[in-house]
Amino acid sequence: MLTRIDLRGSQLPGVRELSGLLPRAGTDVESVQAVVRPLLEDVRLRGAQAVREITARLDGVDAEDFAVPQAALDDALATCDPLLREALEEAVSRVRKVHADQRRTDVTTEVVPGGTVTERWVPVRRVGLYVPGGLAPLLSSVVMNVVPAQIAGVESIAVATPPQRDNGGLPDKGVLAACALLGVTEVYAVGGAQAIAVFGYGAGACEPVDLVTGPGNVYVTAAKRLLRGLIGIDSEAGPTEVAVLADDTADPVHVAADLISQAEHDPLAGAVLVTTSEPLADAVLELVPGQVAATKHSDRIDTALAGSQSGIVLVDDLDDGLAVVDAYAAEHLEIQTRNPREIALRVRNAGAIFVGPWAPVSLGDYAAGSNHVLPTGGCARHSSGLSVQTFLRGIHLVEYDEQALADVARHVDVLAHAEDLPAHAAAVAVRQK
Ligand code: HSO
Ligand code: ZN
Repeated sequence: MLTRIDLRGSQLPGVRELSGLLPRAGTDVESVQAVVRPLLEDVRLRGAQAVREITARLDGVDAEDFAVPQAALDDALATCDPLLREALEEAVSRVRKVHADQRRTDVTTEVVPGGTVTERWVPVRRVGLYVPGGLAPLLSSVVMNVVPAQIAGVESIAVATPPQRDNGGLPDKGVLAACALLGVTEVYAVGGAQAIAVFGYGAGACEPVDLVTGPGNVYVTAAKRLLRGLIGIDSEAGPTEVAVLADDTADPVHVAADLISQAEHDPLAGAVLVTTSEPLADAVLELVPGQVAATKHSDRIDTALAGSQSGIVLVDDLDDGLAVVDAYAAEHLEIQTRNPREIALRVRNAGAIFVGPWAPVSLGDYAAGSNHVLPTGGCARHSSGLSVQTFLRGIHLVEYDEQALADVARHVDVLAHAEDLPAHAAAVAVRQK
């Protein structure tokens, strides 16, 4: 249960050593590629028939067609618990508000008189959104993927999500209701790596997509990695993780509950407390077993908290704490300290930061308005979470008139010759009278 790592008393090690000391699961995407590669090939060569056979074998569902009929989508929404519908609508409206503000406008820069560069933001035409089934049907992930795509102006959106044996081979009803609520009409009851293959190559009624987004297990990630290039991908999602940076003002009951909440996702999920306060660490350690025992998925939570990817790190002060959380680069980071906003603004690496006692990570999972598809496994050092930007490409429009070209011609000439590319120079020279 939550190993202790004591970094107090001496100077904090450098980033490289520090990263090695911190708890984190390594998911081995490479090792499943041998299983995933032939499966992708099978879907590429045999299309819908391969999908049918793979789904029968892996999900225990044999359906002639993996396209979810519109009637099933309509029915899922019509029979959706009104409280769930209301909650979904509230989540959608908050996520829409935040993501609408991410829209970029095209910008034209006048470089010189007669010479401009315009950056045009153009949506990807067709995207495939993967919604995992697995341990929990993440209907909130439908919202987090679909809303930014719609705001970006993506014209064609398809969702793939695993079929459920106990729902007549259809995907989870909540997932279908969320799709229907958002006006998504193209949904496929196919999961895992085979879903990514369907998106990449097209199969049955599903045309190939340009970009795939959404989290998934290690097989989904391996498929995304193998098909990257043929299709764009958002990022490679690893197991979810939370780090909490806390001082002696943090409430141990809150801290324990938040660590447990992300551990609930997966036996491989990571939960890390970084604290300046030994009494807080002790209190959390004391509270966790009782809180875990009282919750439904205590088995997987126990495994996650006992795993080498979770732990409590003790530091001398918040400066060291900040260095530790930056080295860890958490998918979710909570700041439970005095002046939490001040501390949060000093963080360099995190997928999303939850500031102060009233913004638990599970608020962000559902209904803060922020996106919950975030970089895991330290990728927050270089990447950000899903956003409207994920679905746009910036295309430069270069417009120069004759005089503006003439004015810069000699510089192009010199640069081209410096690279020993005289034909580049000539393409400008032939235009000079
Ligand atoms: N914490 C997950 C998202 C999620 N939680 C969905 C509940 N449902 C990754 O950010
Ligand atoms: Zn969550």
